[in-house]
Parts: sequence; C-alpha cells; structure tokens
Amino acid sequence: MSYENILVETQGKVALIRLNRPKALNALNDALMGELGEALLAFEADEQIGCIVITGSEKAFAAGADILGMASLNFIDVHKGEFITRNWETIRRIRKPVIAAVAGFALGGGCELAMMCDFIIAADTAKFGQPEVKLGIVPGAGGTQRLPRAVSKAKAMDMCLTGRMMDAVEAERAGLVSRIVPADKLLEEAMTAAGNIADLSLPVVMMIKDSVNRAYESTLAEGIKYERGQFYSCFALEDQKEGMKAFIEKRPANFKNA
Ligand code: CO8
Repeated sequence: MSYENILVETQGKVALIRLNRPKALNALNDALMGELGEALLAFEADEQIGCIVITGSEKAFAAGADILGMASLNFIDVHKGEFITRNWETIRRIRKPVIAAVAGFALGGGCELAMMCDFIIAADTAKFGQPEVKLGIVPGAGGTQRLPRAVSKAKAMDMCLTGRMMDAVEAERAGLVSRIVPADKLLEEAMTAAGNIADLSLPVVMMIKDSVNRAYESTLAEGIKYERGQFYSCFALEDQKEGMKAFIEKRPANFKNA
C-alpha cells in the first residue's frame, strides 16, 4: 500500500512507520492520521508482524495537530464533523506492542500520539510539550489525562498550564520516556527493542500489554484479578510449555505464537 504522509517498511517481524510531512514538522493532519490508522490496522492484521515502531524525523516526531487545518474551524465543525478527532484513537485498537521512537519535537498532538504508544524511547534531542494553552485551546488527544498518569500531577500541570517544553533528561526523570539514547542510535535501539519483543510469544506479549493498560482503568484489586486470569490463560499455550522447557534445557525458546 502506498501512502503520502507516512513511510512504511518491515524489517523481519518489526513494522516501522515514519511520519513524513517534513515541511510541516510532521504536523498531524486528517490525511496523515487516516494513513497512520490504516497502516496500524494493516500491521495488526499481518501475522508476520510482532511489534510496531512509530517514528518521525531527526527534527520532529510531530509538532502537533496541524494548526493551519484547525485555525478556521468553529465549534460545530469540530463537534459535529469530528474533523480533527475522528481518526485519532485508531492506535488504541492495536493489540500488538507499539513503540514511539522520538527525536526532536513531540508537541501537542505529537506528545499525545507518543503517549498513546506503549512506551517511548527518546533521542537526546527530544523535546516534549503540551503548548496548546498558547493557542487558546486545551489538549484534545489525552494530554490532560495521559500526562498526569505518566508523570506527576505537578509536572503535568506545569507542562499543560505553561506550555513549556521539557527535554529528554527531564522527560526520563519524570517517567514519560523509558530510555534516552544518542540521536544517531535512536532507530537502531528502537528496532532492536522491537525485534526482541517480536521474537517472544505474541499472545503473551498482547496479554501483558492488555494487563498493564488495565492498571490505568481499574482498581488495584480488579487489576490483580484480571492479571491472574491472564496468567492462568498462559498455561493453555504451547508457548508456555516451550518457554519453560527451553529454560530447563538451557536453550533459546522457539515460540510459535500458539
Ligand atoms: N501545524 C502546522 N504547521 C506547523 C506546525 C503545526 N503544529 N508546527 C510547525 N509547523 C510548520 C511551520 O508553520 C513552518 O511552516 P513554514 O515553513 O511553511 O512557515 C514549518 O512547520 C517549520 O516550523 P518553524 O519555522 O516554526 O520551525 P522552528 O524550528 O522555528 O520551530 C516549533 C519549531 C517550536 C516546533 C514551532 O514550529 C512550533 O511552535 N510549532 C507549533 C507547536 C504547537 O503549538 N503544537 C500544538 C498544536 S495544537 C495540537 O496539537 C492539538 C492536538 C489536538 C488533537 C485532537 C485530536 C483528538
């Protein structure tokens, strides 16, 4: 499939999606978000793929939703037409792991998109922010909800109310990103992490993603109960037998996703 606003490729069991609107710092317009959703769903359905990486350019992961496309909209356009919101949640339907590899700006909707991924690997050049307040709007794709869950309330309030940017070091200290790597190693590191995940048992990996996400939607007691159910389910898998047999036989496991 060919796209105009993203570039897609596969490397072994890993799918790589590059946001590609360089002239607008990968600003996320309707067309780009539509293509991103299509590509994600295609890789979700592709049995050869075990993990997905989303990245941008050296300068920008994405500098936010496309301001030019929003500037003239009125309330009815946004509310009734859902012009800017209709395809922003597709990524939440993806059950395979999705890693954000972020270099440069991840602002507004760009930061929100990165937060919708399962974890963020940041280049040392990464800058995160929710600058919407400076445009006279509130964040609209989870900035006020996912940021306080990822960092502290104080940090989330600071970021959303001032609109300032934080660099990669501050973002890692705050818990927004899982690791920082030199910019020239970003893709290599993200693809290696994705490759390692893709070599594991896909049903188990999907259960883990589901279970960790459940922690954000439930009480601790409900979450623990949910995890317990997932744990029991693993014992119905051939991959559990293979994983434990391989450990005992001191050899790498050969998972069959079954
Ligand atoms: N939208 C459209 N175009 C953009 C955007 C954007 N978000 N960001 C940058 N561009 C364009 C610029 O207009 C410029 O185009 P041109 O060359 O034609 O003038 C080009 O990209 C390069 O940008 P700059 O010249 O500004 O580059 P600088 O290096 O000087 O500055 C910045 C980089 C700091 C990133 C600056 O471009 C900037 O501040 N951009 C806007 C950041 C921002 O405010 N983002 C939030 C947007 S609002 C949002 O994301 C709401 C999300 C709601 C989602 C709801 C869905 C559910």
